[in-house]
Amino acid sequence: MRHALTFRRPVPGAERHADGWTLSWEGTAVMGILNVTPDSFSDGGRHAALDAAVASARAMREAGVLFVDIGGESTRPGAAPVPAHEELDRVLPVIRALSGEGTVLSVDTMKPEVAAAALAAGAHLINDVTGLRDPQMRAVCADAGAPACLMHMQGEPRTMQRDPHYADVVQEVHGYLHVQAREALAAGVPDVILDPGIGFGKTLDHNLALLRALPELTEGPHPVLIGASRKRLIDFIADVPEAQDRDPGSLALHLHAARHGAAIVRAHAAAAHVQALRVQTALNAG
Ligand code: HH2
Repeated sequence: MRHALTFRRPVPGAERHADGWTLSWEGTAVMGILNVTPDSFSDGGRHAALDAAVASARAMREAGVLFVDIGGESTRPGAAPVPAHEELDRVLPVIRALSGEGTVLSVDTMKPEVAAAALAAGAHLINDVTGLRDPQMRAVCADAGAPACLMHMQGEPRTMQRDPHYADVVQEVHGYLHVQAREALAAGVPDVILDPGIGFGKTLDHNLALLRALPELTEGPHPVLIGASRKRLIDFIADVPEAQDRDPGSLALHLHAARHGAAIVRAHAAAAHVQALRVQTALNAG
């Protein structure tokens, strides 16, 4: 299955047409996760951390990822907010170092001022875990001609896992995404990706229901992203307490997502995902 995303600014690998640039790809693309959060700055200083982040993004590109998602603020359950200037200090040097190298750069942020500066520095796409709820975020993306990934989250990161509840999780999440997509497009955002937000204000049952209902979401006109990489649901299912040990479970969830039409999977173990998806594609081609 072919997927496409429209931009109103030049993007590596995209085709130019009268209304802008369209990036298209066959099957499920990988979005590699590049976190530039404090731990990565704690030893070796900022220079070493920047070099390591840039090297990691280059390795992901060589492995075959289509997008690299740069994040300067953790959105894990219980995470404390980071001021905009600190987030910018973390992400801007990485964007500047990578822009022009041929990777599509996504920036994971909830703040309009961070999104605006990131796009001005050469990022191409905004990944907003609050689904462009903030009208200023919609205006920033529209002005820069950048599409956005709209994610569903119940509550906010600090408290979202306390007591998530829904009357009908699938209907509520899909309904929310369609409303946010309409609002974003009406505000002039060139295109959107939809993401049900695995682990964001959801119990294991909610996450599984959303993953099982993927065929409904992927039937619609917008590309769908799934981000299950190293998340707690894998611990609940398979008893894997340490996040860094959860890549096999992440792959299983993402291969399921790919089989059911996900256009993008967001992953830490980016090269392993590219490899597994290529094998699955070869099997399906027969
Ligand atoms: N999950 C995280 C962050 N950003 N963006 C999208 N679109 N979908 C997701 O599922 C998603 C996301 C997870 O939180 P974080 O604390 O940033 O951890 P990591 O980036 O290491 O996954």
